[in-house]
Amino acid sequence: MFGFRGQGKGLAVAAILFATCVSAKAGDVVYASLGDVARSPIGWVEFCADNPAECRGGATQPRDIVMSQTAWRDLVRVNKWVNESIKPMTDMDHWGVIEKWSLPTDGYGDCEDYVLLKRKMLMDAGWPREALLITVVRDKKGEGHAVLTVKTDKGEFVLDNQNESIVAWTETGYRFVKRQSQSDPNVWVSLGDNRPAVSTASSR
Ligand SMILES: *[C@@H]1O[C@H](CO)[C@@H](O)[C@H](O)[C@H]1NC(C)=O
Ligand SMILES: CC(=O)N[C@H]1CO[C@H](CO)[C@@H](O)[C@@H]1O
Repeated sequence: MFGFRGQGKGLAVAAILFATCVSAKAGDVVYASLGDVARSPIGWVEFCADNPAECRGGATQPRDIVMSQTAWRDLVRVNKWVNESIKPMTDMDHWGVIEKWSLPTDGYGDCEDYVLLKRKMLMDAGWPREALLITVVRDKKGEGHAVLTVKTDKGEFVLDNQNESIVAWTETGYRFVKRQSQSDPNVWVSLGDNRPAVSTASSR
């Protein structure tokens, strides 16, 4: 950690600009309108280089989950298991960097790592990746955060390491910034920041 002392200021600025879930204050970033292609979050490209299997898959047809009681139970089980099994640790404490996306194979991770593991477990269980969208939001304090959106015929639900319950996206109080496109996991689409809350999470 000593090595970072002298760079404290630069790192703090970088954290504000880049970190998904440890950032201090959100700058007033203006995002493109709903459905526009957005830049992938910092950490995604490196994650894909390290874990190509998690990012595989070119363009496909968007596909939602048919939400049955069984599917809901599976979702609740995966969400609970990951929340309870992974211990929270910032990327700086874990890796010595502001932002690193990784599957929490050593049992530690921060918000996006919970998301990556939930997505992987659901896909391993046969859920279509087109319905499991990594999503970047701002929480009520304006801080960056990552959750997993599950697109279903009953609506869009959010799996979140900050919430025991799985809730509809409209119940989170978050501002939705961007998420993976349903038709291509390596394309990120803006969810818009300035529009009325009701319409923000309904893009591709
Ligand atoms: C967490 O879940 C509760 C329902 O149990 C909901 O009322 C609340 O808004 C949720 N908070 C977030 C941040 O999603
Ligand atoms: C948000 C949430 O459900 N957090 C819980 C995840 O699991 C740990 C360990 O049981 C709990 O302490 C958290 O409250």
